[in-house]
Amino acid sequence: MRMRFALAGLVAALVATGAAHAQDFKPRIVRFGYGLVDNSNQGRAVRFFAQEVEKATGGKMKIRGIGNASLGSDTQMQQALIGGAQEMMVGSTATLVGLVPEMAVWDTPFLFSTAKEADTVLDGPTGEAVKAKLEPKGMVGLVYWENGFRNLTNSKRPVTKLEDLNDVKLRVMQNNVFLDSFKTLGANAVPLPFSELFTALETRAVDGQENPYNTVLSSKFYEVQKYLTVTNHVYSPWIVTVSKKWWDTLSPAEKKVLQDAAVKSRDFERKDTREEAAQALAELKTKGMQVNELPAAEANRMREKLTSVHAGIAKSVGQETWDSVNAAVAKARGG
Ligand code: TK8
Repeated sequence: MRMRFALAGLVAALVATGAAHAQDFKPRIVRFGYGLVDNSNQGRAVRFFAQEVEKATGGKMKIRGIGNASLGSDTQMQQALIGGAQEMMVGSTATLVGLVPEMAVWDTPFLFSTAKEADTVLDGPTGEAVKAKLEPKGMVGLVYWENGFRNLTNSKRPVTKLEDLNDVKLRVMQNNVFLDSFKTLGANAVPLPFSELFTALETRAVDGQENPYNTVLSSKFYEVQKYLTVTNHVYSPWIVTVSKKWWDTLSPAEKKVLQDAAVKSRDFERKDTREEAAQALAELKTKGMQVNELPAAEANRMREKLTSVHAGIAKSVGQETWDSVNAAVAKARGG
């Protein structure tokens, strides 16, 4: 009898301190889909996340990373999450705009001028507020990862001035901000899912695309793109999401494990991405890409032209989101 009480007391103490027990975790297999190849910053961070979750659950919860868009494009995976056919994914916030219009705010050209600003705003209350809009749509957003500052590549010519874009067929993400931005710059913008991009470049169905250095390298775009122009025209976040249907079946301890591992994976991913980006440009040159910077005057022309898309973004994300994100950026810049 006394023994029983002692045990009960111990259990109560453990529960009170939030310690997790093996019985808090059910054996589960989690399909975690992503669009890039296994050997990419996305793939490495998914594997890091998997290790953290397996460690924390004593191997009960197994994360199966499935890359290469094998489970579908970003938008197809989102539908699978909503329906409960897939548990997790990571992809661009830009591809979520059809579900959560507020996500388009992150696609504002030149919104962030440093990665640090992006971290502060995305991880702060404004980033959280936009992320929270996913839940009523059937997904739970865990954390933002870094995709990174986007740069332009094409197979036609070096882009040294705006007019060089005029007859360039440029793949953009399936989202009106990207479409409007590149139309404004004079390109022939064509929306396409990332999963179809390499083939489209290879067959010259499109002439160019824009993505961070990391992706140009990991997706081997250098094999089919000769010219890279350093534009840093927008900072792109990725977001790690969970099926809400599946999330609702998890115990509090399981949810906590996923949340904690997601935060650790975010820190790992950003560091890894930044380290890779710092080397990637040099590597792309050795792979034969011809790299040029935009002359300052042309970069300014580009920036000025793109301010004309701001009104449209403010309208589609709502004035409140527009204002709060801009205020958060100003604050991040000031501090
Ligand atoms: C990968 C995409 C990619 C994005 C794009 O699934 O589509 O160009 O930059 O990272 O989300």
